[in-house]
Amino acid sequence: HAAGEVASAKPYPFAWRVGECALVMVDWQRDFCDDGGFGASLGNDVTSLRRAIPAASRVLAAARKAGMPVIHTLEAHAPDLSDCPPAKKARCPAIGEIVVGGIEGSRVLVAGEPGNALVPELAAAEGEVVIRKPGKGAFFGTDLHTRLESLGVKSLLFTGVTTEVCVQTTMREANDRGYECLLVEDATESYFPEFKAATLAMITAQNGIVGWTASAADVVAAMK
Ligand code: C5J
Repeated sequence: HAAGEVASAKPYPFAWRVGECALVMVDWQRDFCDDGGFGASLGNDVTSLRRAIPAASRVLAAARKAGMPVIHTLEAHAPDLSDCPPAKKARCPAIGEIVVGGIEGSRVLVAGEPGNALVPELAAAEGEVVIRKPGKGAFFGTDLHTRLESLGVKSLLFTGVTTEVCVQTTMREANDRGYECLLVEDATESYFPEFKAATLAMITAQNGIVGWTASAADVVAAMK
């Protein structure tokens, strides 16, 4: 019995079964969305990411109403950076540091710091899982796959930032573990519009080599 079907999804309709679909909210953390965070420290304009928050919020509300499991992820390192490979730190020197003009004196991409909190609009509700991940993908170094398996989840809906980095990496990891994945087009953003466009195109190319995409409005309608 198909509980949800998004007929308008690209490259062809996407459907999931009752109780077998979860929503994954990828890295909606202040580090990426607020001035002074990791994203800003790399010279990016964070206002582009905030554009996707309203659509992500509508998808989140609909998933909660439908009783769908919701999983939030955070790119978050241990305070001693023991889970941050030196190669990552070398290319992103701000990690673990307190940057000038940063978020409330917080250390960049470190668990428990103010900048590592979810943006208030998309905060986790009581009982929702928040996965801290040391990498770009949410399956590497986490118990996400085990959690999804224990819930009987086979299909995943995604919102999050940034489209071509943590969202796409997580979708590819999910694919390799057998999940069917749909990315909500207007509930994801990148600092680089051309990278977002290219990611949406490459996900759905070749008969959905990575998965499906669809608008928030159509996904929300399918959750009712
Ligand atoms: C990045 C992410 N862009 N969450 N992280 O470094 O996409």
